[in-house]
Formats: sequence, C-alpha cells, structure tokens
Amino acid sequence: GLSEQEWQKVVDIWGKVEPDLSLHGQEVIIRMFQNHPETQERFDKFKNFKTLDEMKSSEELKKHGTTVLSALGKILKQKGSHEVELAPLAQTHANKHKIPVKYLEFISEIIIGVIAEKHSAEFGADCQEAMRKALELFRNDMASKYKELGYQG
Ligand code: HE5
Repeated sequence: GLSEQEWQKVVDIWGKVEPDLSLHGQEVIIRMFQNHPETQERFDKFKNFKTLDEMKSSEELKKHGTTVLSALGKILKQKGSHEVELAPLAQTHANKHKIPVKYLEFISEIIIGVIAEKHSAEFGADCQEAMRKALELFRNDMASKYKELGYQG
C-alpha cells in the first residue's frame, strides 16, 4: 500500500487537477484515443471521430472526460478504502463496456503524463511515484473485481 505521506501527495495534486477537471479529462480522453486507437473503438459515440478538431469540439467527449476523472478522484480520495466507489465501476467496465486491465494501464500513464505537463512544478518525482502507486492499486483492485465477476480482463 501507500504511506500516509504518499496518499497526501496524491490527494494534494488532485486538488490542483480538480478546478479544471473537464479540461484535464478532455485531454486524457483525446490522448488515449491518439496513443491507443483500439480504446476509441469501444465508444459507440466517439469511434467515428477522425480528426483532432472533431475530438476537441465534442461536448460529449469533454463531458465523458469529466465523468471519468470525477469517478477516479472520488476513488483516490478514499486513500485505498475505495471498495464502495470501485464496485460499480468494476461492474460496468467488466460486464458492459468490457474494458481490459491493459486499457486501464494506458489511461493511468496518460493521466500521469497530462498532470506532469500541466502541473510540472507541483508534480515532482516523488509525487509522480505516489500517483503511480495509487493508480496501480486502483487497477489491481479493478482486476480482482473483474475476476470475481468472471471477466478475465
Ligand atoms: O460505468 C459507469 O459508471 C459507473 C458509466 C460512466 C463511466 C465510464 C464509462 C465512468 C464513471 C467511467 N467510465 C470511469 C472510468 C475511470 C477509469 C479510469 N473509466 Zn470508463 N468507460 C465508460 C476508466 C477507464 C476507462 C478506460 C476505458 C477504455 N474507461 C474506458 C472506457 C469506457 C467506456 C467505453 C464507457 C461507456 C461509454 C460512454 O459512457 O461513452 C460516453
């Protein structure tokens, strides 16, 4: 697990992300589609977007980015005791959306990259390391739930 100091770093940097959640979320989703086009295929609403302009001007994409980061923020703020918040997410991502753990790994690295770009001064190596550990814990717990639900992920 993470130490109390590590969790504090995670929660503090998330406090920098939150005032501009939709901008961060939009950037995360677009970058995920660009770096890992197979993820875009999972979205009926977005799979036909071809250009960066199309992605940038979609209010729905922006809204989805906000939804994703808002759910993740709620989980991170639980500092590991996220069972209640994680369960519905695991359920839909296993049974309905069929999102492999690998894709969760993609989005985790992208989130770290976007925060590093937008908040370089506050997101030093120790803070990045703490965030990476927190996102690993999130993925491990998603993977355990996936298995309980019979999805190999
Ligand atoms: O599951 C839901 O609520 C519990 C529905 C809304 C939702 C979706 C949908 C939420 C809250 C999240 N995602 C959250 C979330 C956090 C992690 C980091 N997601 Zn999610 N997703 C939804 C992720 C990671 C992740 C990676 C990938 C490739 N997610 C996806 C894909 C994905 C899809 C296809 C959907 C449903 C489609 C949708 O809502 O389109 C607008």
